[in-house]
Amino acid sequence: MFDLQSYLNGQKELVEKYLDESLPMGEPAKIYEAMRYSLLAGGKRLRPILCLATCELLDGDRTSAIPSACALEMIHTMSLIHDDLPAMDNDDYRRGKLTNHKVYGEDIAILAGDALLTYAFEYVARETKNVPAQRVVKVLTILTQAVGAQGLVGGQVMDLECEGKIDVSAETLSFIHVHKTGALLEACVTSGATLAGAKEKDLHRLSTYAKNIGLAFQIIDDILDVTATSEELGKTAGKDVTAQKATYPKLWGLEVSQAKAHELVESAMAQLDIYGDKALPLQAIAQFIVKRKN
Ligand code: GRG
Repeated sequence: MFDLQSYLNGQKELVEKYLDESLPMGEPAKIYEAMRYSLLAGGKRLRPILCLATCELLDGDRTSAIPSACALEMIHTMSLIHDDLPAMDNDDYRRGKLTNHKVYGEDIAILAGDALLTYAFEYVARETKNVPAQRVVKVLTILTQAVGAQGLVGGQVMDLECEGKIDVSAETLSFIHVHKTGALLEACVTSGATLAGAKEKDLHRLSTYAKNIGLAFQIIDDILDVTATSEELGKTAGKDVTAQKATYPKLWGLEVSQAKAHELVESAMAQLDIYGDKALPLQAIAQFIVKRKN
């Protein structure tokens, strides 16, 4: 039987090693320290694991996906650094440690985010080996689209605009999360698939899988903000209520939100039945998303 926990632990350990090697210290030491502080601060490493697992599902060469897997974690980490800044969510803790600006100051935290973002693209362009250049360009397009106004930035802006509003519609909430959380998770899957030379049909199936787990991930995130402790989350719990944010539990209640997350994961898993046992890692990751405690 497929053992999800040992699979995730093993993959996480490998990803930690790839990340450590991806960003050696340099000069000025302060910026490299700040970048490495957040990049190597832990976390579930779900995004790189998704990228590698998708590449392997389609029989791609795992090593060709390692630079993209690292880049996805660099982008995710930079978005967390900027999200935690006083001008955004103003948080003191992330991944159980002080936030980047609390340790290095706001100026360096902004620059560490900028440097991680730009380095992510450099790393993919420079280090991706043994795949046609066209695939690398496609991956860079996928990553840049997931980050900009069509992706993370767009979702974050809409989120900021809705803060404190009591009548946020289900459509607006969906827009926020499709862009803020879903776009990068989908990019993990489509970049891994692209590096493996995915056909249109595979890409379509895998994008649908990713969209479903992306939404399920956010619903669970909203639920955990209400039900988990700050210790469990490694960041301040209950922030959504304090900041008067629109969330799924607020819109649907906790029970319906749980049920919807489970439904989304079931249909994500069903998308991959066609791949047989090879899909077990991606199907198990989908299940982990609803079971997770942080
Ligand atoms: C991308 C240029 C650029 C700027 C950033 C601040 C911002 C724009 C966007 C916010 C993006 C954001 C923080 C989305 C939330 C996504 C989310 C649910 C994060 C938590 O992910 P986990 O649970 O965290 O995978 P770990 O720590 O496990 O990696």
